[in-house]
Amino acid sequence: MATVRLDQKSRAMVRAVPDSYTEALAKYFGTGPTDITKAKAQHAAYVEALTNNGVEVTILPADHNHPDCIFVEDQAVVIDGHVLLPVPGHESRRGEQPPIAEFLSNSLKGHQVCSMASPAMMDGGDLLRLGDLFFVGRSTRTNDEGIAELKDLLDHLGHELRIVDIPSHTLHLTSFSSTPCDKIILAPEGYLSPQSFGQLPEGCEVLMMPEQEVYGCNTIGLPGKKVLIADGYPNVRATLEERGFETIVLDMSEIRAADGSLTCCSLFY
Ligand code: CIR
Repeated sequence: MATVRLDQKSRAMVRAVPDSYTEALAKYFGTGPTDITKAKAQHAAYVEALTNNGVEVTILPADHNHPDCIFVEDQAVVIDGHVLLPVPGHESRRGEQPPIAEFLSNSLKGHQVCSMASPAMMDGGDLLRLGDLFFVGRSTRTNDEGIAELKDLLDHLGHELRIVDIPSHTLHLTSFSSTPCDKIILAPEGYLSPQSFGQLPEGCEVLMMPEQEVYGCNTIGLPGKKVLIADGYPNVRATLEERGFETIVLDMSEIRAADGSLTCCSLFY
């Protein structure tokens, strides 16, 4: 999940791969998953990597009626313990939310849970956090009304929000960017320029990767300078290792086939 700071990444929720996963939406990186057994194995390796690196992971059962249910990042936004339940941008995905909402309400007792109301819509995959600065993608899944509701929460928490327009050939902001730590944004050439993020706080930078490594720009940074990365993106890997990160490489082929990236499959809370 891209909305917690590094020091807040101790607990995450994921959701098991449904038997219907081959029906998942796919329009950008992939043409649809084809191998359920492989998808389940890759998902299990993902959970193991999080667990082995200090994250306490809860696995919610699969929802076989919702082929995209593993992409939990889109269904809720958790910021400093506050929960915003967006109206997911694709109608077919709206029924994924209730068990996630229930899980978060039970786990974050005493914290505020608010629900977005139509016509506002937003996918959590359009959010990126760099320290205490937030970016939201305006995309086919996230509209201005959704951004306004998010801004209300961030204003309340005292955090700045900046809007990034998402190119039409990609799904979400996190489809092509991530913050492996609280000071670095990884992004690819050809999608946007470093200036698209505006003037960054001192000590922060945008690291631009070659366009062909767009998928590799989605990473999960963990405490201790560790970072989960997708297999097959040598420039991303070398850049992070040169900066002293320990990389943990995962085969994401069947997740990518449904346009999902590393961050999409977990919700830190
Ligand atoms: C979808 O189109 O909604 C899913 N197949 C992929 C969602 C990926 N989620 C994300 O980027 N946060």
